[in-house]
Amino acid sequence: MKKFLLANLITIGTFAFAQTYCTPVFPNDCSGGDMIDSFTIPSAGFSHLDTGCSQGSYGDYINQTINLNAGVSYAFSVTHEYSDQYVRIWIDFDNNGTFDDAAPELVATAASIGPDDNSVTNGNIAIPATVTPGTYRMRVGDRFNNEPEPCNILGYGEAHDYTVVIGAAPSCLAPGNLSSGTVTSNSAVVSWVASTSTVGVGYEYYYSSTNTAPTATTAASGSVGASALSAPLSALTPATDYYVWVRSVCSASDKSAWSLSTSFTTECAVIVPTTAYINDFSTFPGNCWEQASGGDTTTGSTDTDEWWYDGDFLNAGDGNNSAKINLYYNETIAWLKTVPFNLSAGGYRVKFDYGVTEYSDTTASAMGSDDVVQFLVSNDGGTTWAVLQTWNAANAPSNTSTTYSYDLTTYTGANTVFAFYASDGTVIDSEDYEFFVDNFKVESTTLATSEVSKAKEEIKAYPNPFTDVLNISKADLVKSVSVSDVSGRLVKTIETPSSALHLGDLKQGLYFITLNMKDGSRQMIKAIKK
Ligand SMILES: [Ca+2]
Ligand SMILES: [Ca+2]
Ligand SMILES: [Ca+2]
Ligand SMILES: [Ca+2]
Repeated sequence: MKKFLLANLITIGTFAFAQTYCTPVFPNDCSGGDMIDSFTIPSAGFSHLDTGCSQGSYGDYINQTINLNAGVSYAFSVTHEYSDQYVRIWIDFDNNGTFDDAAPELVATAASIGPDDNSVTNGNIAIPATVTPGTYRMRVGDRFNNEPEPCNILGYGEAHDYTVVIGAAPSCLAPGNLSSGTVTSNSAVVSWVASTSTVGVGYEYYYSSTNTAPTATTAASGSVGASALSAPLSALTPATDYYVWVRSVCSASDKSAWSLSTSFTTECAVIVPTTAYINDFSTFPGNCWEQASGGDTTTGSTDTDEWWYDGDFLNAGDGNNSAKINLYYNETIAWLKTVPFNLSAGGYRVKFDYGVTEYSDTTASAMGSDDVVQFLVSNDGGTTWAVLQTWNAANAPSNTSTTYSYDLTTYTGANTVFAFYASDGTVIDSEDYEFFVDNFKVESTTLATSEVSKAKEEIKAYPNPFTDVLNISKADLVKSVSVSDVSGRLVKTIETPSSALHLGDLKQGLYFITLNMKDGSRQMIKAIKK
């Protein structure tokens, strides 16, 4: 949608209706999506859905009544069909026909989040406890890129007017100013400011990983006594968003409405690699892995741009996903950080496969003159870093898979994080290449024995090159075979194969034979059809 401004000055007149309120004007109107579409106040049971763009950008809905109470705060939501909206809500508490653009008549200010097709403004309407119960006019204003005014005259947007009936303050008011802190991977503490009512029994709290407010009949998750202004939450799920509400229990028969919510996200769980931890990047970047940018190995990362991406390891076209970074642009400083590990039991090592190819190709590439990729470790959760390995122009990886292995004898931190740091330096080099990482593992060094026995089960394929039949050893260990061409296209799948794979119908060329083993592992063989 094209935005433009009209320079016309709109003159506002007083209308000869029963009310004397100004009619807000949005000269660029709301037909492009700068509208109040649905307006809801769930805890007041008010819902005005799918109103679209009003004629003249003003919706006179004073025949609709919203019932609110003095001393209560209400969460509201407005949906739009264009981004960057600003919403303000006023109530003419002194019934003088004018909305003051300041408290107490300005009861809500909020801005939208989300893209055009999912643009929503979430905010809170606070009704002061001092408001005299009665019937008042409410105005909801919405404007693109600027805060609307009660008697708006410029821009894109829409306003709705409603009738609001304010009831007396309840005898038991909710606590205020909820906040959360001390967040770990499985716990948090929620705090609040005491209710202004006399709280005889205590407070109840409710938490959920879904942002749906509880109702009066929703069972509380827990409770604390009247003198407590915080509650510990435990047994939470790592790396999860939580929403919390609290209400006052003034007496056994008198509970407040639920408060406005607070939210937090639990930390990622620290992994104890008792059984080997592996990230094969089949999901990128992997659960609780993080990207970052900027800075260096002394300062740590300084920004949150994401330069690493995923694709076939060494661009082999075999569907084996990996993490990779393209070093070509001299501003690139990219971090890929692992999930945190607790290595305090000792006896671990870290391993991964790596390699370098030309950008979007399988051929080898040099690294630029001042380019560097480093493998880092932090024993304080990612605050300070030590370099374990450096690759650069003098030490560039090949375009075949190489396995890196480092014995973590001296690293036994309870919050150890690893990172891949890639920098293109300041020199603009002609090299345009990708650095790949796959099969990142943290494992006990005592697994070595079983690995050796596993290695004995390596499948051999012969003859290679082959003409019609490719024979595989130990076919009884293989569940299925998939054959891909060099472009990564799957050309054949063989379930429960015998030792002779009949591939006479393939054209000449290089193929990737993936053996899906019955134990869940995979082996890959390159074979050439003559
Ligand atoms: Ca509307
Ligand atoms: Ca007023
Ligand atoms: Ca992989
Ligand atoms: Ca460079």
